[in-house]
Amino acid sequence: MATTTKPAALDPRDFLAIDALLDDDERAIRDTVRRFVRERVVPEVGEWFEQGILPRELAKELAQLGLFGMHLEGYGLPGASSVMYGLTCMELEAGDAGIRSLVSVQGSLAMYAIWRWGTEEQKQRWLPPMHEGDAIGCFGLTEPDAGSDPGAMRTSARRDGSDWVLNGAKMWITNGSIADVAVVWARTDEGHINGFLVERGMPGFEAPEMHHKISLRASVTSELLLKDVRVPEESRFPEVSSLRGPLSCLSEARYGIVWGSVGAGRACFESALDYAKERIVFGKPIAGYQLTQQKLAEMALEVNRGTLVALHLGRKKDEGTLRPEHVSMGQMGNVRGALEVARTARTILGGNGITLEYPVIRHMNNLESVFTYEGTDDIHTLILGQAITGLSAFN
Ligand code: TGC
Ligand code: FAD
Repeated sequence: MATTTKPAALDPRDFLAIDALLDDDERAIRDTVRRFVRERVVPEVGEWFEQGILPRELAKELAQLGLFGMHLEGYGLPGASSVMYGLTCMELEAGDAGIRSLVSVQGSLAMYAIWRWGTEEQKQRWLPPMHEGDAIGCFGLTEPDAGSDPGAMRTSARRDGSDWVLNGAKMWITNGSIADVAVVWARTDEGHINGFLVERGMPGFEAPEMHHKISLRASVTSELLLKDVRVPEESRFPEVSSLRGPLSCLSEARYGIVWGSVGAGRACFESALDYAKERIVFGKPIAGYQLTQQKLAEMALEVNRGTLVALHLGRKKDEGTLRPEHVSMGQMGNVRGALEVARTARTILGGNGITLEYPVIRHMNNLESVFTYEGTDDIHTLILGQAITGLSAFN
């Protein structure tokens, strides 16, 4: 039986006309990053993922677009709005979560930590070259035995004259092996949490790359090994004495994930929609079957809902009313939604859904990392539980 087709009255790629909620500057940065991702990332990222590499020169290209620390002000940084930064994360992750991670860790974790907690000298020394992509940063919080509970960290900082001596190990550190400067969080003899800037090549400091990942393969993930690493007092963040230091940085990076995850989901939805309209099974496009339409409708719902949540949180961040618990709700809901979209998209592609010829399984695998880092889904659930009940389930 022939399928009757009607012209789509609504744009399936912007069903709720969310584009109209953006201003010209926001659309301009979104379109610039989208073009870069389509031209530079999409054609090659499947290969990078397969090989488990991220070309180092990509960092310089992202810097030329002004994306590193784009939402920070002063020190030659662009001072873009939170919504502009969010849209950037969305477009980057529509390419690959590994590219968004590179930008997130550089701008929202390493640069933000220095910008928020560093001394004037530390800011002047590191922020301009990090913005230019001439220096790469990483953020070392997680340890082999302290992930969800960073308060259990064992990395130690012992005062020795005018220096500090660091010992310990960090694990799962994005950008670690390519970083020129590592923000390392450690516990002092007095039990305080302090942040230190550890530079590549310092005696006793190594950053071996971690291999055998089947998620976030187009991203460098490393250990940080510190054996009697001597750093001067000038490399310490003077104002940090508790977990508030590192956790304040996490809020920044989690905000980027709220947007980025929707980008990954959107890419999967668009891939599945294109495929469903062309793939003929039992004599007609699978898009014409009710089961497929239900899948596509639910995917469109998640992508539109996630985009609206991200935009709402972005507007709140720009007006100064965003709270960490809002970000946890955004990350939890949007990452769950994106993972569901990716898994559903994979079914629509049938056997082709498991190959890197299409972006879907790459995003699906990446989203397993996104579901885990910057606080697992469980941790965000418990942060919300605490905010709603006033009772902490952590301790
Ligand atoms: P708790 O007692 O609740 O808090 C300790 C201090 O921190 C303050 N605080 C925050 N400040 C700013 N932003 C936030 N989101 C904050 N959350 C808490 C809090 O007010 C307190 O301040 P003060 O002044 O009283 O000292 O701490 P807790 O030990 O009970 O832990 C709470 C918990 C479990 C929520 C927290 O530890 C947590 O979030 N765990 C998850 C760890 C995590 O997300 N790790 C991420 C590592 S980085 C990463 O994954 C990068 S991936 C990047 C990529 O590649 O894209
Ligand atoms: P665990 O904390 O051991 O958790 C194991 C399981 O227990 C999880 O399911 C968790 O949800 C659950 N759980 C924990 N607490 C509770 C509870 N109270 N109740 C019930 N269940 C609970 N870290 C950095 O510092 N810097 C980085 O740049 C960085 N990049 C990363 C990149 C990748 C690709 C990955 C995978 C991780 C990265 N991480 C980074 C680490 C990441 O933040 C941690 O993996 C994450 O916080 C979880 O810690 P964990 O792996 O030790 O799991």
